[in-house]
Amino acid sequence: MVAPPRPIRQTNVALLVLLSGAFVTGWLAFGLESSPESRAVGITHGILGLGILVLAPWKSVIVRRGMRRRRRHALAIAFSLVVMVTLLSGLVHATLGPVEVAGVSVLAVHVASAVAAVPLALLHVVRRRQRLRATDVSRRTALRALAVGGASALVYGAVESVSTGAGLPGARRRATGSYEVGSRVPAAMPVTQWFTDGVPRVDVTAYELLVGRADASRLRVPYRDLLAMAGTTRPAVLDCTGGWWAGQTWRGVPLDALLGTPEHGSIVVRSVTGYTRLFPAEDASALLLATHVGGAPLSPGHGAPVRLVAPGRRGFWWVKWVEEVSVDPRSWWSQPPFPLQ
Ligand code: HEM
Ligand code: HEM
Ligand SMILES: Nc1nc2c(c(=O)[nH]1)N[C@H]1C(S)=C(S)[C@@H](COP(=O)(O)O)O[C@H]1N2
Ligand SMILES: [Mo]
Repeated sequence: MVAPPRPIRQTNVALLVLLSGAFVTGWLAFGLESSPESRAVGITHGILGLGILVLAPWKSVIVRRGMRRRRRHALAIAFSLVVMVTLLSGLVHATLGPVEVAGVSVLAVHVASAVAAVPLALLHVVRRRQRLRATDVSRRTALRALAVGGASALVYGAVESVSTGAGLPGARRRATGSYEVGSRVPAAMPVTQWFTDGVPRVDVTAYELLVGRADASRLRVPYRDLLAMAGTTRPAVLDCTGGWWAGQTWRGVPLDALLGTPEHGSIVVRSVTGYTRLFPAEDASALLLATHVGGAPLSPGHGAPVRLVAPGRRGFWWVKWVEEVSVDPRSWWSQPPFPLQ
């Protein structure tokens, strides 16, 4: 087979780098709480994603050539559409705000289409291998890559300037890309589950928290005893990967009051629905098992009778309807980075 000309190879390889980079930084942005690092990750993500748009004029030449030369295009066209949906939904979220399309957040559309793009990208690339040659690695190539990076950064800057200049909601998003919804008004804060969980009804009169200490002792603490211990008040921001955040004042029991500060392993927090997260043992005093938000008991949607408040962590760590807190021999990093439930 004759190798395609160099500009074609280089454009396609650049697209591969941009796509993979955007995919990885997207998940990183999903995991990080607001910080200078998360801002840098978010900006890098935007620049990589917009780089695909920058290369579109060059890619369109390749597409026309491919359409002439090849016979079956259905997958390549599906791939193009999915990438366009990913780009458009990312841009809409970053500029117009937490828009919903038929009850689904535009950010959820963004992530879903990015995930759907993976198998299509693999099929596309495997059938159209681009083998780099020695002549592809040159000063000229490096300069071209720099030019693409610079142009992408300019496009990113332009989007941000237009956002700010036109007073679009995007100018008010947090470093994580999330928008403020319902701060200090718990009833106005969205009720969200990570993936497949649903809101259970927990009978408070029969409820007992299972506490497993480092010395292997286990106790059951009824709700009224937790209420009696719930004297610690903390402000904390809940930032959901669905694209919204809210600051509330939470009241409850710090985990070290129940568990001490374990010296080894981790702390497992599990809900009545089985939703589970492991935390570093040294976080015991920072984690709060909340009974109240904004001065009132938690609603069922927000985690009644007790839910975890994990300051400095994204929403998916804030386990609702907690049934058990225990010291665990596993290390916290042995779990998948995101819940699977
Ligand atoms: C290859 C796939 C992807 C592409 C091409 C892409 C592209 C983009 C683009 C162009 C933006 C708008 C950037 C801006 O103007 O500020 C964006 C925003 C965003 N993307 Fe992606 N993305 C991809 C995958 C993902 C994945 C897998 C996730 C999460 C799991 C993700 C999460 C986000 C978030 C949270 C934002 C909002 C960031 C902000 O507002 O600053 N993306 N993406
Ligand atoms: C944003 C990502 C991409 C999109 C939307 C896209 C889309 C397309 C489309 C619609 C075609 C023409 C139809 C066809 O060949 O069946 C095409 C051709 C082609 N694509 Fe992509 N592509 C992307 C990335 C890549 C990557 C990462 C590679 C390889 C590393 C690649 C390699 C090729 C090659 C070699 C052709 C030309 C085939 C020929 O001339 O026979 N593409 N692409
Ligand atoms: N048991 C359980 N807890 C959970 C979840 C879940 O699906 N199951 N979702 C988490 C996610 S992704 C977020 S953003 C917050 C949302 O809390 P809220 O519904 O009180 O706003 O709960 C977290 N706690
Ligand atoms: Mo979330």
